[in-house]
Order: sequence, then structure tokens, then C-alpha cells
Amino acid sequence: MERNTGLIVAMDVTRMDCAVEIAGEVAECVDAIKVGYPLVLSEGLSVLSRLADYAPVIADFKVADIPNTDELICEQVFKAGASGVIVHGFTGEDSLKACIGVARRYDGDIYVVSEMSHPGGARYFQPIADEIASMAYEFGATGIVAPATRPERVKHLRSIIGDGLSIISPGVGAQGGKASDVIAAGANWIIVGRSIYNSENPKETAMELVTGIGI
Ligand code: O7M
Repeated sequence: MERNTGLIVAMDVTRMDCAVEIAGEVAECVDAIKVGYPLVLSEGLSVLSRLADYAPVIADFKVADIPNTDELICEQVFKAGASGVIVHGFTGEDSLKACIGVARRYDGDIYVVSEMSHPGGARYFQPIADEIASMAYEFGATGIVAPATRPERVKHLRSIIGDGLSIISPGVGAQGGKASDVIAAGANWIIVGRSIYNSENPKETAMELVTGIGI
């Protein structure tokens, strides 16, 4: 993914027409559109190729299964038009390697969730986050997902993975994180959903966020 604005929009709406309208409005302000279960379960996998007309699509399916099943899932998702897939790391290195293997065939990206942004993410995730980040580095993932709600953790996780991997970071806006803090802590991209898609003027909000990122 090319870094122009540093902003990824999380398209957690449940209607295709709404998603397409917002994508059209914010396309020039975002480097990617993250699509997850809410939209795909509502409108089907074809939303991936539809939204890919506006910006590269990262499929947030938090893939977390045995290697064979992970491989089958990633294959479907890349074939449907995604440029990247978000996967879990707690399933272990064999599962991660299976996902990365498929991504390489499609010249795609794999992002590994290392620590989650919500308050509960501190309980089970935080104690294993360093190991997951190390594994993502060791096996050549594209990057990790780290919490904008805890910039100090982003800084720490950046020190583990070095400069070779990207950090994409959700939690700005509705969850309380601030764009400039998380970018200063070492994130390459912020992921923002509600603040943009619930805004009266999604394009204006996206532009304000890009100014806050300050690339
Ligand atoms: O800006 P929001 O809070 O409306 O949306 C944030 C998006 O990021 C939403 O799609 C979440 O599912 C996702 N997310 C988190 O909020 N926290 C995490 O720790 C991880 C993710 C995510 O994208 O995981 C890959």
C-alpha cells in the first residue's frame, strides 16, 4: 500500500450504496478502505471489488484458524479483489505462514493483529503482543495492527519490529485516540471508522484527520 495520506477508512456500514457513496467522497483522502464482517455479511464478498474501484481494499476478517483453512479463506479474499488481509497471530506461526504464502501469490499484504484497541484488549492480548509482533517480523508479514488508544504501546511495538514493517492503527476518534499522538509513536497509518462514516461531511472529516496526521 502506498502511503500518501496515512489514512485508512474503516467502512463498517451495512449497505453497499452507502459504502459506495462514502468511498466516492473520501477516495482522494484515503490510502485504503478497510472492509470487515458488517458490510460483507450484509452485502456479500462482491463489495471488495466494488470498493477497490475507489482505493485498495484491506479485508478485515481477522483470520484465525488452522493453516489449511486460513489458506482457503485468504485465497477467496484475494481472488475477490482485496489487496490485503488482516489476520490473527495467536494461532501460531504455521497459520501465519499459510496466510503469507497465499498473499505472496497475489502480491498482497498481510497485517497481523498484535494488540487490540478496546479496554478488554489489555487483558489477554497485551501480555502476548510482543511475541506476536516478533513473529510477524520473523515470517515477513507486511505489518501489524496496534492500538491508537495506547500510543505508548505503539512505540514499544515499533521498537520490536523496527522500520521494515508497517503499523496500521485503529482507535482514533470514537475510541479516544488522537491521530498526531499515534503517528508520533510510530504508526504509518491510522484506521478510522465512525468519525468518518457517521460524519455529516465525511470528506471534510477525512481531510481534517489527514491534516492531523501531518505527512
Ligand atoms: O473508528 P472506529 O472505532 O469506528 O473503527 C475502528 C475500526 O478498527 C473498526 O473496524 C474495528 O473493528 C477496527 N479495529 C479496532 O477498532 N481495534 C482493534 O484493535 C483492531 C481493529 C482492526 O481493524 O483489526 C484489524
